[in-house]
Amino acid sequence: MDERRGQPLARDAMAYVLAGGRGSRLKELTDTRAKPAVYFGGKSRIIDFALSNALNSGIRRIGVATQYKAHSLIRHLQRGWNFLRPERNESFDILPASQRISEFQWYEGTADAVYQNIDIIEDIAPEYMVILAGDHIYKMDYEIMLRQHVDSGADVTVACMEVPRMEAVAFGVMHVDANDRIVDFVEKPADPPAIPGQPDVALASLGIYVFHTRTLIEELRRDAADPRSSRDFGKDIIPHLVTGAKAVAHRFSASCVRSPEEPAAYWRDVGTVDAYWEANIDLTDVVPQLDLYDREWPLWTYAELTPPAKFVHDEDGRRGQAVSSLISGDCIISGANIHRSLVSTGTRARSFSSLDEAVVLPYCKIGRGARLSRVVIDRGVVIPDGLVVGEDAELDARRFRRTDKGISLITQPMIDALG
Ligand code: ADQ
Ligand code: ADP
Repeated sequence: MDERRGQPLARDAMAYVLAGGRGSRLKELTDTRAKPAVYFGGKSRIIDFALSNALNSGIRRIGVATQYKAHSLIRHLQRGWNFLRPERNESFDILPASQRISEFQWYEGTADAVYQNIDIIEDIAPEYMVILAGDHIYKMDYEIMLRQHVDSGADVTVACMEVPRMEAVAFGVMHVDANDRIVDFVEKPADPPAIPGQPDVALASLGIYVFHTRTLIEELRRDAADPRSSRDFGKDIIPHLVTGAKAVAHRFSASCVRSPEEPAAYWRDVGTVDAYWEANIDLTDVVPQLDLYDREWPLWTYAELTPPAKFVHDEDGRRGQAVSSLISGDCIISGANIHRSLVSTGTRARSFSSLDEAVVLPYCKIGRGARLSRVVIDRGVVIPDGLVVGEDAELDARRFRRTDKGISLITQPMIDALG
C-alpha cells in the first residue's frame, strides 16, 4: 500500500472465493472432497492460499461459495477461518449452493454462484469485489490489483500471466492494447491466439477479477436475464464486458507480493495428479520457488495442535531419518528412511520402510519394509508391510492409478483390493 494515498482499498473490498468445483482431474483425491479442500504442503489445504492472500492483502470481508462435496471444505473453513468478527466490520460467510434466489437451483456456473448471493453482498456493501478461485497455489497482493483497478478507471480488471501458447487451451486467453486494455477475450480456445510478436506465448487469465460492486451486480443481473448465457465469468461475463466496457489486464508478477524474498512469480493450478505431486515435491528443494517459511506473507490455515515430529531408532538400532523432506507434526519415523518427500500430520513410518519423492497426506501408516517412490498417498491409508511401489510400472498401473509421468496415486480402497 502507498501510505500517501490514504486508506488501503482492501478495507473496502470483499473477497469472494469460488470453491464449488470438483477438480475431477485429481481423480480419487477429489472423490470425497472438493479440490479447494485437498491437502497441500503438509499442513494446509489448497483454498488456504487464496484466503491467506486475501487476509495478507488487508481484506477483512470474505465469502466462500461451495457446491461439490463441501463437507470437508466447510469443516475446514469453520475450524480455521471463523475468526473474522462482525463487530470489527469483518465477515466470513460460507455460501453453499442453497437456493438463495432461485429456490430450486444449484449454482449453474461461476457467475451464478455470485448472482445467487447478491442480497448478502448488498448487505455487506463493499465498494469493491475481488472474485477468486479457491483452487490455485500462489501468493498475490490484491491491494496492488485494486489500486490499478481504481487508477485505470476500469469496469473490470482481470489478472493475467504469460503462458506457453499450447498450455493456454485450459485458460481464458486475452489480447491487450499498448495500455493493457483487454480488446479480446476467448475462453479455453482450441487454438489459442499468441501475443503479437511472440508466436509461442499467450496471455492467460488467472480467473481473478476485480469489480466495483455496483458494476458487478448490474452485470450479473444483465447476464441472468440472458437465456443464452451459461452464467460463467470466463464464458459469458468477461467476454461481454470486453466488447462494451473497459476491461484492463493486471499482470501477475513477482512484484505482486510485497515480500522481497520471493524469487519469481509462482502460480500453479495443481489440477492434475502430476502437477499436484510435482508442486508438493518442489517444496523439498533447498530453495523452492514457493516459500512456505515467508513471515511477510504467512499461510494461515486450520491446523491441529500436534506434538512435534519424532525420529527414533527401531528395536534393531536402525536410524529413522529424513533428508530433503518436510515432516509435519505428530509424525513418528521409526527406523524408516525418507528422502525428498512431504509427509503430512500424524503419519507413522515403520522399520525398514522407505519413502522417496512421496507425498503422504495426513494420518497414514507405512508398514515395515514398504518401499515407495513417486507416490501420492491419500489421507489415512494403511500401507501394508513390504509393499513396493515405483519399481514395476505395469504392476503399479494394475494396482493403483498410475499417471503418464509415472506417479502412483494410492487410496485405501485400492489397498483393500490387493487382498
Ligand atoms: P476454470 O478454472 O476452468 O477457468 P471453473 O471450472 O469454472 O473455471 O472454476 C473456477 C473456480 O470456480 C474454481 O475454483 C471452482 O472450484 C469454482 N467453481 C466452479 N463451478 C462452481 C460453482 N457452480 N459454484 C461455486 N464455485 C464453482 C477459469 C476461467 C478462465 C481462467 C481460469 C484460470 O474461466 O478464464 O483462465 O479460471 O484458472
Ligand atoms: P478430509 O478432507 O480427508 O475429509 P477431514 O479433516 O475432514 O479430512 O477428516 C476426514 C476424516 O478423518 C474424518 O472422518 C475425521 O474424523 C478423521 N480424522 C480427523 N482427525 C483425525 C485424527 N487425529 N486421527 C485419525 N482420524 C482423524
